[in-house]
Amino acid sequence: MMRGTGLVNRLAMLIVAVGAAMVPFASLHAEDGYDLWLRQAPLSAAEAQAARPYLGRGVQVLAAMSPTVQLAVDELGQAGAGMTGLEPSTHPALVLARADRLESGGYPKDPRLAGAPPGSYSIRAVHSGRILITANDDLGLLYGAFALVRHVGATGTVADAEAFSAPAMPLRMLNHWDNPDGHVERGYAGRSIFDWWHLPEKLDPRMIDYARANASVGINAVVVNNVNARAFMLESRYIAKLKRLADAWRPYGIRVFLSARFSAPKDIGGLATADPIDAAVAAWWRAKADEIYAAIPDFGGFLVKANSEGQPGPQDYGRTHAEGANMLAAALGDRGTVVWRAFVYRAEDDTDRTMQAYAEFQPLDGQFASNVILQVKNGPLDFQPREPFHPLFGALPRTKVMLEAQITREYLGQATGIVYLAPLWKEVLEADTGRGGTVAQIVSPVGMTGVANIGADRNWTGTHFDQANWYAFGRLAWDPTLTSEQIAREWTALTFTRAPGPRDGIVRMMLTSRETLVKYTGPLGLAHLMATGHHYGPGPWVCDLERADWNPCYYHRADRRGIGFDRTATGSDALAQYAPSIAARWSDPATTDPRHLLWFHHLPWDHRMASGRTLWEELVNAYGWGVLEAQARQQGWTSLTPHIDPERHAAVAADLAIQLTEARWWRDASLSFWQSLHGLPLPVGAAPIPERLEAYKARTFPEAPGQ
Ligand code: BDP
Repeated sequence: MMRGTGLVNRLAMLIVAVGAAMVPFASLHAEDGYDLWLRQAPLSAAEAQAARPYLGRGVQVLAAMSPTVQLAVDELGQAGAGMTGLEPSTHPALVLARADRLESGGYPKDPRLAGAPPGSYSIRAVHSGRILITANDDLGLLYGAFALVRHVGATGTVADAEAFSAPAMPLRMLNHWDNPDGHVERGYAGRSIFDWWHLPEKLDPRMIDYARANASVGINAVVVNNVNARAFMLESRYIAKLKRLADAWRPYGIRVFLSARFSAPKDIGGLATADPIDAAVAAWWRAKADEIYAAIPDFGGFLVKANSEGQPGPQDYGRTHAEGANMLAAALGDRGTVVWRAFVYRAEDDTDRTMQAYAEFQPLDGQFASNVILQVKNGPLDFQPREPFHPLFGALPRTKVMLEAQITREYLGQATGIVYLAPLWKEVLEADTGRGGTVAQIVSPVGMTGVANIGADRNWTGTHFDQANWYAFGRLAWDPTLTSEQIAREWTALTFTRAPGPRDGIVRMMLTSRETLVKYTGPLGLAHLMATGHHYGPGPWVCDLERADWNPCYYHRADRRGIGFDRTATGSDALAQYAPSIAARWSDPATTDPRHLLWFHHLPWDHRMASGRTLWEELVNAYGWGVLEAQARQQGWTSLTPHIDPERHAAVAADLAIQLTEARWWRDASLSFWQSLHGLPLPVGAAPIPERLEAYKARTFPEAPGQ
């Protein structure tokens, strides 16, 4: 295959394809990314005139002036000032109305709002050119205001703004893996945004900007601390700090949750045990919950990582996960929720790690209290660039189940380059479990949570394009039927430009980006090939870690003859955890989704693929395309120079340069290692590997971030 610059040029054109004649529609000034998708770029003069009556502080309000309604008015006011740059209209034509107050203004009811879930809103054009935002609750008015501003920002006009929108999922949550000392586990955007040390007296104004950004995409719950939790965050002094945040975020509709360390009664409570059936332990948690609710009446509840990766839990006392979760659920009562994580695997258990969560939790179906939610990662392993959906989805019909996604890119390049994650989440949301629906259908009655990628960096997420992942997470939790492309187009228009050529070019760069990363890090269903600890860069050769299932060699099982993990009946039989229809399809390599081939099958290097290539040739080809696409994306971005403000353009260009270096490194190191096992030559035309395997193995990064 030709691997020259001509090909990269053509790929770049395909990926970006910005019309050569396009000129920027507005003058570009340097931007640092702090304003996210809420930057409210100026409209053209004609657009501004047309939008003026609908944006601005002078809206008609048919609702009691609560702090949340005030925010909705402020949001429209700010958009008016920022986007139109004009004095507010003396004849405002926008009405914000609670459904129960509509008739007092002489406006018709919207029947779609009857019985709609909290936060729903409708935007309607009514008589004399007015636009009416209606909701059953104040938060719906705020969401409706954000939606209208988003529509104008993305399209330049209020035309076609009419919409009825109801959140698909009640819980739309961020999990911060932030430690109280400011370090963020798996964080690549600087230190934590939470300044616990100076709370409660000092509230960083950024806490308000953060809440506003979340509310603008419908996020309504935040777990403020790491699942690997410190017990002292349950002490009274921290409850005072948390109260300050909860008070600040309440008008934005955000409820706070705490990660709770299961051994807290021992760690900070002076008890000799944390056994969940011990009456003193239950009483301690009950008193703790009462103390929290006295300060924070709408406290969301506890998130718990128990008996996993060294965390304490009910099994330390011979009790089940259900007994542990239910004890905490009783302490909260109907005031709140226990979110219990299903990410559990044991050191002493040598069954296929991807099977352990199912084995642990499926038999407990029906045993959890009604205010317990089981939080299940998208795949059965651990946030890899690609995994099949978790077999627990659909297997717990009598349990509340919520989806856990990772927004921070621990295993997907951390904060370099462009990797847009909506396609990954859509893949799992749309997966048919074969047991009563898609993953989206199963989790929608409960919710979705995302491990945040937010830090104290000026642009919040380390790279500008990672803002899109925060945005897309919120949008999908609100409406999982949105396409990755719709979300990318909206975000790009709001964040960079709504000029159609450059906008669509950026959208194409985003849509293919996760697949590019999969190609250069682990194609055809390979997973968990990263280096140890920090998880940065390739480490397929690693095979000497204390626990078998921490080693990449455990997952790829490559040797002289072949590669892949046999999870069929002849191997671990993980397939038996899926619905029979799916297990049957995936048990044969010929009918397995090719993207999961080596996840489920161990195959010889000369296995003939559908393409006619051998497995080895196919792998080389995939890695090669990953590198080419990274190169093409970099070139595509260069062609966008005239359309993007210089500061952000330069930052993204640097990110893409790093990504290309990393793509080459992953490809070269991985191929070099596979070759060391089987000794096969590279297929004709494949780029040579510049260094010896030993050189790749010798690279170490003890200082890599996020550990
Ligand atoms: C793993 C991360 C680790 C987390 C763990 C979890 O490497 O830092 O604590 O997930 O989800 O992927 O608990």
